[in-house]
Amino acid sequence: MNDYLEKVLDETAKKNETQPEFLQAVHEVLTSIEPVIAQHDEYENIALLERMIEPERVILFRVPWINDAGKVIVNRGYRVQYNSLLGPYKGGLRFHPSVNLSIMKFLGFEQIFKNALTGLPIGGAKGGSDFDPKGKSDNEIMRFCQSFMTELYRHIGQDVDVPAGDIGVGGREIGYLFGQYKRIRNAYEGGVLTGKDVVYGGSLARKEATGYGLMFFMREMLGAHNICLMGKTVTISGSGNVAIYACEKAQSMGAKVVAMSDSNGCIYDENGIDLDCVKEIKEVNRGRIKEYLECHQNAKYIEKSGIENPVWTIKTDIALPCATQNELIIEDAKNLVANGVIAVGEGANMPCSEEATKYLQEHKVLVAPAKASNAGGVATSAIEMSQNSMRFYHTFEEVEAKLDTIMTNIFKACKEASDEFGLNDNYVAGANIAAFKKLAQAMKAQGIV
Ligand code: NDP
Ligand code: 2IT
Repeated sequence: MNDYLEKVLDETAKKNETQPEFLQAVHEVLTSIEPVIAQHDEYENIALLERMIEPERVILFRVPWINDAGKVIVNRGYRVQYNSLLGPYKGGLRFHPSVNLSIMKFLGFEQIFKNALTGLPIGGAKGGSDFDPKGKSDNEIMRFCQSFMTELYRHIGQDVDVPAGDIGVGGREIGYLFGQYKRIRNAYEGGVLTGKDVVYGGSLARKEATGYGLMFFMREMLGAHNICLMGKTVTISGSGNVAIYACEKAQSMGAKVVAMSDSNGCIYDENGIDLDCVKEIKEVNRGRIKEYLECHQNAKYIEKSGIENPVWTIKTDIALPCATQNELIIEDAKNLVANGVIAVGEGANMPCSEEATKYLQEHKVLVAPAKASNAGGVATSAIEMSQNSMRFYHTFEEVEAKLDTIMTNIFKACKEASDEFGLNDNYVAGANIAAFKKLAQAMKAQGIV
C-alpha cells in the first residue's frame, strides 16, 4: 500500500480505537482511493487526508426532558459538523438508542463524499441522539425535540448547518424541531431544516426522494450491463422511509418486491408486497411489520434470530438493504450469492460490511454504494433549500425530474471513475474516487484550514 495512506490509516486507527464504525468507513474510502493518492505526492505535504478525516467540529450536549410519568430523563445529543468545503454543513439527525460518537462520525464522514457526488453546494454533517422514539407518546416526542433544539439552535442556520431526518426522525420530528427553532429565533428561516411538511416550506418529493433515487441509480447501473428491472424480484430490508419509497418505485418500474422487514423480523409475500398495507402499519399506526399477516394470511413472517438476517435468505434478483449499518454481513452475502442475486443496492448508510461487499464483488454481483445510491435524499434536501431561498415551490414532477437527472449523473461519475482506473465496474471505489477528487480540488483551492 502507498506509504502515506498506510501512515494515515495507522494514525487514524490509534487515535480512534474505540470507534469501529468510523474506522470501517475511513478504511473503505482510503483503501479505494489509492490509485488517486499514488498520482499526487503533494497531498502528504499539505496533510490533505489527515484534514479530511478530522471533523471540523464535534458538538456533544445534554438533552433533559420530562416523560409522561413526570420523570426527568437525560439523553445525549450530537452534531458532527464534518466538513464545510462545498457548502453549509448538511446531513440528517438520527434518534436511536444505538447512537454514539463512532456512529455519528462514520455517518458524517460518509456524508461529505455523498454530498460532493450530488454536485450541489452542500458540506457534510450528521447528528442525533441516543433517544429511543419507540413506544413514546406524541407529547414525549415533542418535548424531547423541543429540548434537543433548545441547545442545537445556536449551532445551526440556513447558511451554517442544515439538519434533516434519518432513522427515527421523520416529518413529525422535523415539524417539532422547526417549530422550536422558529420560536427561539423569532424568524421564519425555512432553509434551516429540510424534510419539512410541504404546507410550511417542505419540498414535494423529498419524502420519496431517497427510495426513488435508489431505484433511479439501480436502473442506470443495471442498464449499463444490459439488464432490465422489469419482472425482477426484489427484497428490501427495513420498512421505514427509504424502504417504503424504494418499494414504491421498484413496483412502478415493473419489479416484484417480495420481502420487507423491521428490527424484529421480515415478511415474505410471494404475491408481491401490498405497499398500502405496509404504509398503513408503519406511517399511520407506527406498528410492527408482523402486523402485515393480519391482512395477508398467506404471507410468511420470519422472526430475526441468530447471526443471519432472514430477509437475505430469500431468493431474489435484487437486494436493497434499507435499514441500518452492517445489516448485511458475510453470512448474508453468501446466502444471497447462493440464491443467484444479480445486484445489491445500498439504501441505508454502510449496510454491507467490507467483507460482504468484497465477497459480492468477487462473485460478480453489482454493488450500488450508499454514498452514491442513497444520495437522492440529501440532493432533494438541497433542492428544498433552494426553493426556500427563492420562496417558491416546484411541482412534484419538476423535483422528481431533477432527482432523476442527479442520480443518472452520479452513476455516470461512478462508472467513469471506475473505468478511468480500470476497476472492472467497481462502483464502490468509483463513488469514493469521484467524490474524493472534488473534495481534494476544493481543499487545495482553500488553503490550510
Ligand atoms: P426509518 O426510521 O424511517 O426506518 C428505519 C428502518 O430500519 C425501520 O424499519 C427500522 O426497524 C429498521 N432499523 C433501524 N435500525 C435497525 C437495526 N439496528 N436493526 C434492524 N433494523 C433496523 O429510517 P430511514 O428509512 O430514514 O433510514 C434507513 C437507512 O437509510 C439508514 O441507514 C439511514 O441512515 C439511511 N438514509 C436515510 C435517508 C433519508 O432521507 N431518510 C437518506 C439516506 C440514507 P424498527 O422500526 O424495528 O427499528
Ligand atoms: O443519510 C442521509 O443522506 C440522510 N439522512 C439525509 C440527509 C439530508 O440532509 O437530507
